[in-house]
Formats: sequence, C-alpha cells, structure tokens
Amino acid sequence: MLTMDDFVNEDDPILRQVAVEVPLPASNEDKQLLASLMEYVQNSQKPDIAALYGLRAGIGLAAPQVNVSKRMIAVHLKDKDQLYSYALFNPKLVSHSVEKAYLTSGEGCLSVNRPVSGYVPRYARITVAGTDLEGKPVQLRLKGIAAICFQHEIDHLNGIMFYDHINPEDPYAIPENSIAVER
Ligand code: K1U
Ligand code: NI
Repeated sequence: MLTMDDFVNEDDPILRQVAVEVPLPASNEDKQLLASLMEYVQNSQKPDIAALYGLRAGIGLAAPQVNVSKRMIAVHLKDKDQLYSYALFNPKLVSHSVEKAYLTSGEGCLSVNRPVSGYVPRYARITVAGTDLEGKPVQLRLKGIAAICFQHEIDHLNGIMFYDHINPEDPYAIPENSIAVER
C-alpha cells in the first residue's frame, strides 16, 4: 500500500523527466503499481483510512510522483453524480477543444507541499485514449473537473507541473477564451 512516504517532493528531478511508455501487455509489476496508484487515490478519499495512514486526499496520481518514471495514471473523482474512475497505461491526449477552462479554486498537487495561487489554463474538453488494467483499450471524452484532472496527470508524465501554466505576471488573469469550472 502506498503512503505519503512513497511520494517525491516537487524539487525531485524525476518530476521533470518525460516518463517512458509501459510495454504492453503490462508486466505483473507494472499492473501492481498501477493498481496501487488507484488504491492510494481511493483510500485517500476515505476519511477513516486517510486519517489512519496520514494520506493527503487526492483525485488523481501519476507514477512519477511515487518515483517511477513510467506512463501510468489513476483518476478517481465524482462530478455531478458521475464517477470517473480510471487506471490507465500510456494515456494519450488524442484531441482537445480550442476553448480553455480553469478551476476557480486553482489546482493543488500531492507533490507540492505549499499553496500555489493562480488560474491554470487547461483545455475545456478532451479525448483521452489509453489501456486499462485488464489490457482493454479505453477512449474517454471528458469535460469539467475530469478533463482538468486528466490533463494535470498527463502533464506529470511529461515533466510538467501545474504551476508552469500560471501566468507569472498576473496569476489570476482569466485565460483567453475560457470557461470557469467550480469544484
Ligand atoms: O496529481 C496530483 O498531484 C493529484 C492532484 C490532482 C489535481 C488537483 C487539482 C486539479 C486537477 C488535478 C490532487 O488530487 S490535489 C487534491 C485535490 O485536488 C482534491 C482532494 C480531495 C478532494 C477534492 C480535490
Ligand atoms: Ni500533481
């Protein structure tokens, strides 16, 4: 079971690397790691388990955050009564809208132990493709917080941190052609 002790901090160079593709079919070791990313995210949202093990709550997680530079992510979140729960190998942003979106509360990151102010411009709607734990191809059309979370996690696979996208001159400038997303 993953705990906060397994996480690397924001200054760790692994978070700036481009992670390598996972060879498919996935090895048992890679499947176990992807399952444990999902287990962490789910456990972190259960107040009793999170308190017991000191887990910081999250809605997503990428393998480089636990010191493994491989293309794997887990996302587990509810939006408007719909559950988005996906553990994916080699997730890829297949297409995106021109329109942007930003979370009005800004973004956080389990690898960043400080508040960071500002709006993070993201694509409003995306299509993501990947492979699930059973080896099945998955294609998802996403908007709202789910689209934002997948972009945050895929960025981790490309060595990009959420604050790289914030306008340094004016962190709360409304991104051009964007919609506000409330959480
Ligand atoms: O990748 C990570 O560091 C996880 C991160 C993902 C994320 C945050 C904000 C916008 C998009 C993606 C988090 O989950 S930070 C915690 C968080 O946002 C949250 C935690 C509990 C409930 C609701 C949100
Ligand atoms: Ni993050």
